[in-house]
Amino acid sequence: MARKLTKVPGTKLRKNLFARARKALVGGVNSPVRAFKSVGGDPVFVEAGSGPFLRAADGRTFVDFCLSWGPLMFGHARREIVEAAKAALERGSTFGAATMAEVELAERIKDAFPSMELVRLTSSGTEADMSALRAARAFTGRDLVIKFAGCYHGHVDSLLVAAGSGATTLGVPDSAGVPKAFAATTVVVPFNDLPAVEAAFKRNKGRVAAIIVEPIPANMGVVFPKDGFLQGLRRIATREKSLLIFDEVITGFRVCYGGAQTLFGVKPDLTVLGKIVGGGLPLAAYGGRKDVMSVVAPEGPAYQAGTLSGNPVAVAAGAATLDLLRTEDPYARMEDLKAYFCEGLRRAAVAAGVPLRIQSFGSMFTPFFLDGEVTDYASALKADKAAYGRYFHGMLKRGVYLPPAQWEAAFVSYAHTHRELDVAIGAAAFAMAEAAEGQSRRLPITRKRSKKRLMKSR
Ligand code: HOZ
Repeated sequence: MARKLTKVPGTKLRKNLFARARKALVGGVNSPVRAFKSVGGDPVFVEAGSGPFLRAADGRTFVDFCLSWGPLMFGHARREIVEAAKAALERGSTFGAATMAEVELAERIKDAFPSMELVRLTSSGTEADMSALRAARAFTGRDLVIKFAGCYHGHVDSLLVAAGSGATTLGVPDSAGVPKAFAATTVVVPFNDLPAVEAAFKRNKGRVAAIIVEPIPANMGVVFPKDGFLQGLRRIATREKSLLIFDEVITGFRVCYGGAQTLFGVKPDLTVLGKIVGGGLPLAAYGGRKDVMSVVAPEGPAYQAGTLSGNPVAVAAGAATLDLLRTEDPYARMEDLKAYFCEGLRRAAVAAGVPLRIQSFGSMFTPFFLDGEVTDYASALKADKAAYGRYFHGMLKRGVYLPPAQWEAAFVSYAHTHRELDVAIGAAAFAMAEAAEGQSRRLPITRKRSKKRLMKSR
């Protein structure tokens, strides 16, 4: 695929694609956020990807910062990953039987995440989250789970309560169709609020099976855990004989090879992985303490299964990705690229006079259209979704594809170079000005204020 930006064609073809899609698929899509409902306009129908680029079915080419929501550390269609998947497919697409390749992938996971003494592979992050909760409930004999408002753990019934990601984007953080009795097993507390966690345990003494948390939330946009927060969760969970579950579907292998738990030095009882561990194919994992995981069938009575669990093609792509992460160690370069791009975005926002707070960790980042810090769901929700929509479309029409939603993380990959970042920064100069248009809170920026804002948003 030619690595150059092409001209934007007319909208007629795009409209036709969406109209046709809506006749066959609910909302025209297979996952709600990609329908562009919160940013408006018609979704992009993708035909192919190469490195940092996406090619749409209507002929447009984009620099991609959505990157399939996180799995693509090396960009699209990295040769070694494609070849590993192809070779596995030649040997057979699925066996529904044990393979040594899945054992080898589990061994790689255990090496990276020493807290995961035993591992189970699944096909999606949702499935892994759901199964981790079941294991926690089976092990503790308790029903309740503490989750944090704005964190997202897949579309598990009981966890679609104050859920971030698409559920927030579409205004359904408490999804319809979840039986009240299921929702009642979830106790929601604000992120970064240890006293609220303590109070939740006090109210529900001896009934909480687990605390589940994204250690660095990315599904309400990127939010940092305050100093001592994750350590505090560990302390409370241990004291209360509850389990601590880290949902590292986004942060695992992303913020460093061993995930957020390695960076923060906090050992969860169970960990959920997804996205990168499958190299862009449908694969996820959960695992943790041997005594806890031993409740899972066939070792124990907590049932969980799947014909495609440990699928050989996905396992091959995952293993190739983890091997590349080991040999190429892309983390420092990706963080530099992210910093360069975010600095460009910040300057564009300052020049346009649009309030912007960029929060980032490693190679993931979220530009929140607001003044001030985002520390939890309540502060994330203050972001100006309409301004994000204008920024999104300003970038899209200039050849840059972003997550089509304010409350998500964007990513850079190892395949991005300064050349693509400069193209995107050039687009941002216009897109930020368009975001500022119609913003009631638009403020005149003096030199002094701009500098202060730049420092503040670091
Ligand atoms: N759950 C994904 C974002 N965190 C969105 C998946 C999709 O719409 O493809």
